[in-house]
Parts: sequence; structure tokens; C-alpha cells
Amino acid sequence: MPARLYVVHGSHPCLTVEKAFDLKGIPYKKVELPASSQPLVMKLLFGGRTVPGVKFDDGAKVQGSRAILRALEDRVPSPPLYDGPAGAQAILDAERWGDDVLQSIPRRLLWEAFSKRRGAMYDFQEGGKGPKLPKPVVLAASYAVLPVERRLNDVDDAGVRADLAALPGLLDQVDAYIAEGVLDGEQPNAADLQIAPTIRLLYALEDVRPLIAGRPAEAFAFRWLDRPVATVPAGALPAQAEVPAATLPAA
Ligand SMILES: N[C@@H](CCC(=O)N[C@@H](CS)C(=O)NCC(=O)O)C(=O)O
Repeated sequence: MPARLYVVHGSHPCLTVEKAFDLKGIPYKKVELPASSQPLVMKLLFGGRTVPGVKFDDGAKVQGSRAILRALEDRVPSPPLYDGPAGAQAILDAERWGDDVLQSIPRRLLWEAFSKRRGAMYDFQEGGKGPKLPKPVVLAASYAVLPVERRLNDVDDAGVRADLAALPGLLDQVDAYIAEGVLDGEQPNAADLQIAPTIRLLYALEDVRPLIAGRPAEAFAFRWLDRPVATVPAGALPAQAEVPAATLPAA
């Protein structure tokens, strides 16, 4: 039986792992959990509450995007995910930054934006495995899903404003990794696979898109990935001018 990859549709670390499976040419079956069910289901199956998780054909269970990429590298070393002109340590450091620092930002911004634009949740079903739920059902479900997701992802007004204020600096860091050759080499490495899906999800927020457009980070993200089909229309997040200067990072 092929490996089973547990995902939630639209999750950026799940996309990281799907791309790594494809790159390595390892067959897998995707198990798509319903949105917001993962804390319960994943805890039962893997011990931790988040997707992605993989059950390998030999029975091994691995949870978390970075741990799964390492497990894939051990099983199928070629093409290598931790090799490149910048060196393995630089790739590992950028991968960790992508996971520990950047990854949570679009999650918080997305759930805040969905709270203001519930209708956009309907479009985000695009590309999922199951049948698309009708819009009234999605809207009704949003009243149950949004409070859960906001709690799981620590979404509050101050956090959203701090994320927006931090974003230009974080995108500068992505551009710097590209300039240094840590990201965007000939073949995608583990850091590319970790960071590009996060940029892609940020790009799906029309309020955030202008911060990315025209940067090296934009061309980098869409070199490996399709542009998002679904977006959250502008006006869902506070305008940059409304972010208090005190929350902006020091120049
Ligand atoms: N940083 C971890 C965590 C991934 C993560 O937080 N996944 C989200 C979906 S994008 C999740 O399952 N959240 C559920 C929760 O926080 O309980 C990874 O890269 O695997």
C-alpha cells in the first residue's frame, strides 16, 4: 500500500509535503480531512493536532512538514532536498525560519479575512477532493468553523496588525534568501518547498498581494506553484495606514 498523506485542503504546509512527494517520485494516497477536524483526528492518529502527517508503507508515522521532508530524503535521497550552492546548513536554517516564523502569518491573516468576507470561503473549496458544498451551506458552516479556527490560530486584532506590520520585513528576508542563492536554485530544496507555499497563500489575500507583487519573492513562489485560483477580496484586512507606527519593526 502506498504512503498515506493526511491533509486539509488549502493548507500550505500540506502543499509543501505534496510537492516533496512529487519531486521524489514517491507514490502516495491523499487523505483529505474536513476543515477544522484535524485537531481531533490528527491527535488520535498521530499524537499531535496538525496536518500534514504521513503513514508510510512500513508503518512509520511522521507528523509535521519538516520532519516529513527529512523522512522522504532518508527514503529516497535523489533529487536531494538539502543540497545546493548555499550549503546544507543555510537551507536548514531557511527552512526552519519558514516554518517557525513565516508559516503562521498567512494562517492568522486568512482566518481574519474570512471573518470579514465569509463568501470567499466558498471559492477556497476549489481543487479539493470532495464535492463543492453549496454557498449557503458554506456560509452557515462558517459560523461554526471561524470561531474554532480563530482560537486555534490565535487570531486577534492586535496580532493581525502586528503581522501586517512585520510582513514587509519578512518578505525582504525571502528576497535576501533568493539573492544569496539559498532559495530559487536550479532544483527546489527543502527551504523552497517550505517557503513558496506560504508566499502563495499570502498572495491569495488581495489586501496583501500588493506587498508581494513585483518582488523576487513573487517570481520565486510561482516558479514552482500555480497561482491561487481563489482569493479573498480586498478590504478584509486593516489598511497599512491604519497599522499604528509603534507596531512597525525598527528600520
Ligand atoms: N508547523 C507545522 C504545523 C502545521 C499546521 O499548523 N497546520 C495547520 C493547518 S495549515 C493545522 O493543522 N492547524 C490545526 C491546529 O492548529 O490545531 C508543520 O509545518 O507541519
